[in-house]
Amino acid sequence: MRPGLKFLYHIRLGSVHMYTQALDSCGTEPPSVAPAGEAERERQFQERIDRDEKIEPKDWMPDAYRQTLIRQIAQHAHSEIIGMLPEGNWITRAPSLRRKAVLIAKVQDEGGHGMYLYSAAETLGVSRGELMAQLLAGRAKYSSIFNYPTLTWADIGAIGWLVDGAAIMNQIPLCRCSYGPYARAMVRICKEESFHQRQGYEIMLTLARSGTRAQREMAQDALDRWWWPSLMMFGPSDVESGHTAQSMRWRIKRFTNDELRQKFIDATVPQARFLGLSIPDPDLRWDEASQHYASGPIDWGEFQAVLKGEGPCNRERLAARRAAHESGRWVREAAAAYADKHSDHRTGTGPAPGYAQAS
Ligand code: FAQ
Repeated sequence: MRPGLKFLYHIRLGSVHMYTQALDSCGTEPPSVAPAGEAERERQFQERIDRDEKIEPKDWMPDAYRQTLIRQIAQHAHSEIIGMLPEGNWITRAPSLRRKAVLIAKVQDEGGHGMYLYSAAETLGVSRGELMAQLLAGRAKYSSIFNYPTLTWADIGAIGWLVDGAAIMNQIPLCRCSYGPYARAMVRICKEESFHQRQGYEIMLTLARSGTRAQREMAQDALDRWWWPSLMMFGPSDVESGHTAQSMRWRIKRFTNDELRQKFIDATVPQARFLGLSIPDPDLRWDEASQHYASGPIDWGEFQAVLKGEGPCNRERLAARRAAHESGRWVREAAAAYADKHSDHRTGTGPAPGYAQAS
């Protein structure tokens, strides 16, 4: 085995153990494989889903279910990794040591989320290296929101409040997703996102409620620029969403895109009021009949353009990610060499492991 492959193998085993408790307890035969044909298998699979049983990596699953999960989890993982960039941009310019420490911790958490999610995707039979190659080649999607620039410090507050807020609204139901490894990864991710949202709201509070006039204006300007892209994070409207119906049947998604968007609007409007800021939507009003806020139309043309790579920062984000991947090459190679040496030692054919030998 080539050293690099060996290293990947170690990582995969390590990560698989974290999120696939059922892996070792299953026998060699997938438990849900029925002797009957494909249609019968699918019927039994759907029954398990309807009983709210978790599907585990070694269980039989329809190929389309597997591919849907790989697609969604990979896009989610990429979003976390690319999502480090807009905020990472402000670490050196955070206005105090405390703000800097908090922001570093937050950005590091997002990197960790990406790693859990790549691990969850690996349980479906795709390697992290493969997914990363797709991202770097520009063949993979990640959330549209991360193609917008962070122009002022208030943007860091707006991202935590709105972007992490939208992420939580979308991801809490994913803790009940039918696929076990994804659902379990989401539990910790949601706890951390909740901290992220509070830190963002606290920045907004400081600027908008106890800041100077210029700081209040900066907070309003950030809300003006991030509001509509945050609503787009929930995906196309239900009539345009190609995957929602099937993903709901499989209980990968528990709510539709529009349902989650509405929940987010309902939760966020009062928060904006408390900040003394106005939502940049002239059509926004409380609708007594539905007991929800009614809002104006979303510019889906802008959403589609961002998805096609024409957002303000698409090129910059991919270029930054490619450069980071390249500059991390020596770390991957050193880790692979170390793992290789360690594994030779365990089989009695190499030197004892230790940083002294590795350096
Ligand atoms: N951006 O039929 P649907 C975060 C694509 S994490 C780009 O509705 P689906 C943490 C969609 O993939 C944010 N593409 O699809 C953080 C599909 O493309 P395909 C990410 C989008 O899967 C905070 C096509 O459009 N969260 O923020 C977007 O049923 C702060 C048709 O759409 C997740 O990934 C979009 N906004 O529903 C990090 C959560 N929306 O594959 C750093 C998990 C849709 O056919 C700082 N994902 N598309 O080519 C999901 O819940 C779902 O995948 C949806 C989309 C709801 C995003």
